Amino acid sequence: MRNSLELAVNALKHFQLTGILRGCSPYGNGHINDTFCAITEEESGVVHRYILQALNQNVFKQPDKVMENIAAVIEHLHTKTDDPRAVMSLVPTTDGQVFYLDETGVFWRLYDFVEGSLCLERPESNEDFYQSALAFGRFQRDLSDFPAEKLNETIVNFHNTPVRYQNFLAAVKADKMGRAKDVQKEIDFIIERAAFYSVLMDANKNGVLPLRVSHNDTKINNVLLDENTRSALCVIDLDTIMPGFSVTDFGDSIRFGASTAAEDEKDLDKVWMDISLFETYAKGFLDGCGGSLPREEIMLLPEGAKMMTIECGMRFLADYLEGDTYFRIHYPTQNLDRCRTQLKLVADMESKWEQMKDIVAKQ
Ligand code: ADP
Ligand code: GN1
Ligand code: MG
Repeated sequence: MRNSLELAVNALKHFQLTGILRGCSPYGNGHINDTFCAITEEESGVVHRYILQALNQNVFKQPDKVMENIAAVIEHLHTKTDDPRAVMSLVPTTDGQVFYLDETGVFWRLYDFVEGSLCLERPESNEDFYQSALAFGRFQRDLSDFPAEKLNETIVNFHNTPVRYQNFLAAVKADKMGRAKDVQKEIDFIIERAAFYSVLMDANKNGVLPLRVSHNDTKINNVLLDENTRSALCVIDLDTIMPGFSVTDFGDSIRFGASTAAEDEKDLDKVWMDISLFETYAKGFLDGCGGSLPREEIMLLPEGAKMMTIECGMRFLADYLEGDTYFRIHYPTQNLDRCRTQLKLVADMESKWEQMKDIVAKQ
């Protein structure tokens, strides 16, 4: 946690809370922001919960632009549903802003806690995964009439894999921590696949893969399910909403949710891509999109899955080589472990490539 509880409690004083603050504690498993859950109580005894977050300014260099994107997207999404739990709601500051900048330079924002919801690190059934796919597909559908050019590109080249690859090569060359000698196998694996990295950017240049409003961080833990019905409720973690590709939104979900193990599993024998989860997600995502994706775009879904997985692998390894300055770690080799699971998943996808292609062809 980069920002203390004391700073969080101070920040809360500057938002329009309902009731008296009763508690605030660290919350969730995100790799990037600092998240807290705050509880208030009205005189009548009614309790409210909130999600308070300090934006990671190492990652988001222009937090005000991030908040501009989020506020605009949330406003748009609220016009598509009457259900207050289906879209996050920002709580304004006492002077009506969408964020509070504290004396130490930290940007804070506050959301209503979506009550009665479930946030999963892994799908517990194919149906859970189907529901998360539906949520991200609907998100794509509901933003299809949002003017993408209005969005700020808050992290430039976020899912531009050729650029990520160049950054990775630079990290290998610099070898700041002297760690490269111990991870040569992983470095070679990434270099051997260099020809693949421009596939999606090329498809975009050739007019096959249009830029759309995309979420860009579609892990299952960025969706809330209804606690009772376990049906799709709400997409969260809107920081990386930018113009991007449908297939990378699809792919990031596969990389994380269709894996049979945790992102940092050490025993690689436990890690592979579950093809039935791949099929389930493809169906849910396309059901959610509501027929809006052309066939030639759908046919690139497997490339999206492999691209997001290898890209994440190189990002984790680059961060390990650079001394773990980007992704939050809980033990020294966690980013290396994370990288290894991604590379194992890529190898497994390659062995299942024809099946993946057949599955999307029949959707
Ligand atoms: P990070 O970018 O660090 O992943 P998230 O925005 O995903 O941060 O939030 C971290 C966790 O907080 C989520 O995984 C989820 O459990 C919880 N969370 C976030 N927003 C809400 C919300 N509005 N209601 C309920 N839980 C939430
Ligand atoms: C980060 O914020 P979080 O934990 O949902 C990262 C994603 C990575 C992911 C790997 C802004 O997501 O790009 O895919 O970790 N977010 C950012 O788990 O870099
Ligand atoms: Mg998250």
